[in-house]
Amino acid sequence: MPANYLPCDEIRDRFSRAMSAMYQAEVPQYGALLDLVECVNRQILEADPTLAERLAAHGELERLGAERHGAIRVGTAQELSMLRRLFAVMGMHPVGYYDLSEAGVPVHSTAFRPVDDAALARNPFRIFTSLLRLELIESPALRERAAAILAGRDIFTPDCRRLIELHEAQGGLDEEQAERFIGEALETFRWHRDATVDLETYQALHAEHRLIADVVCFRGPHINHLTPRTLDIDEVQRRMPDAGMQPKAVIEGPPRRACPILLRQTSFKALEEGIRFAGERQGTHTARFGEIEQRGMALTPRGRERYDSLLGEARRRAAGLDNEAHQRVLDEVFADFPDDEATLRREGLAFFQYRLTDAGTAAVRVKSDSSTAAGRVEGAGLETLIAQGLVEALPLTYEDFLPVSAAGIFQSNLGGGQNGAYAGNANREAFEQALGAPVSDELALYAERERVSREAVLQALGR
Ligand code: OOG
Ligand code: NI
Repeated sequence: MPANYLPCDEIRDRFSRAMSAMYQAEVPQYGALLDLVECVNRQILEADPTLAERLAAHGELERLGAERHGAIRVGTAQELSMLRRLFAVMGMHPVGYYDLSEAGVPVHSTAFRPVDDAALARNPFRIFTSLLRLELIESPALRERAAAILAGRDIFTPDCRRLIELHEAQGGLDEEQAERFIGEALETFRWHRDATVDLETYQALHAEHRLIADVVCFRGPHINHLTPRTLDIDEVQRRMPDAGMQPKAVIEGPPRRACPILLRQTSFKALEEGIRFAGERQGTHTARFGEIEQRGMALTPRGRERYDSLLGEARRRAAGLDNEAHQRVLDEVFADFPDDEATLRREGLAFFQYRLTDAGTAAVRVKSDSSTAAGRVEGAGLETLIAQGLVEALPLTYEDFLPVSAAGIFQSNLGGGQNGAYAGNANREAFEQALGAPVSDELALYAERERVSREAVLQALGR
């Protein structure tokens, strides 16, 4: 890449900050949420220097304040595939397939995010992106009406399209082009108070599903939330009401753990906002909310299977309970799930990244100086090397989403519970066709990062 092109990690970092500034201006409560999360994070780090040290060692401390994810929903294959090209400019690629039809929401989704270690460490900004599935709408008339409305909009500015093409043609963007790209790309995610339809059309689509109205009736796929990462989600949930936010009923995901796993999430309820509809009659729309997340370690397929089955059991037992009781049930059900790093690793439940300790680095140096000194590490497997203090294992942070939790977030903001009519409609192939590319398998990405790190330490130590 020519030296004058801005690294895509830098473009993503600037874009995520610009997006956050825009959303703070659009939804002041999001600013209040950021303040609350920052305050709780600061207090946790002050009270727990060991945690601060551990996060610093994992390179997690620097990215903490910048870390957030957002979500959008689009209406057509053309919109989704253009978004793929837009996000590629920022080093964000589609990872994972999420079927939300199971949860009564007529969409399927992926997450655009950076994938390699350095990019994740720099800024792991992710956008959960859902594609509306018009084919799941039962009424042919409504389906056609929605498709016709969607066909009449372009969610990208002409300059945004040109800069994406320029990026693809020349393999990068220089400073001035990148800045223009950030400004133009931001337009796609902006809120529009003006609907593209009249109130009657809005209401007809809304009656089928609120999400359909949200996707179809506006000029663009407004960012519907941005989510900072907290170190103590229980504390933020507790403090939300005093900060003027109404939290959703329960925190989604696993319970609080000594070794946090996967992802815990909660949100404040969507705001009702005034909308200017075409024609005389005016109304409101409820779409935008605030969310917080606490991330833990990525689980292997085996760990994930255990998690899914325990979560299923806990949800059956906790249905209808308030958050405190819900968390108590989760605690009980997850009691048998190991909660120390060594066991999680030995039992193959979580992914880890291996690296040399200072002693390990010293051993490598001695080894290259004299072949006899290397005898100490010859023949030792990874476990022995860890026991000898030459190698350390750090859990990999979960960078993705959880379909059951996502469904809970969707439902708390879109109302309505289960809509059995959409269920059982996973169709990854159709999604990838619309996207114009395959989505990466998130579990394979973690496994690969683990493998590369394992081989690097073994090779360095001459194994
Ligand atoms: C996306 C909801 C899912 C998450 O964090 O799981 C989500 C949406 O409401 O569009 O953001
Ligand atoms: Ni979210």
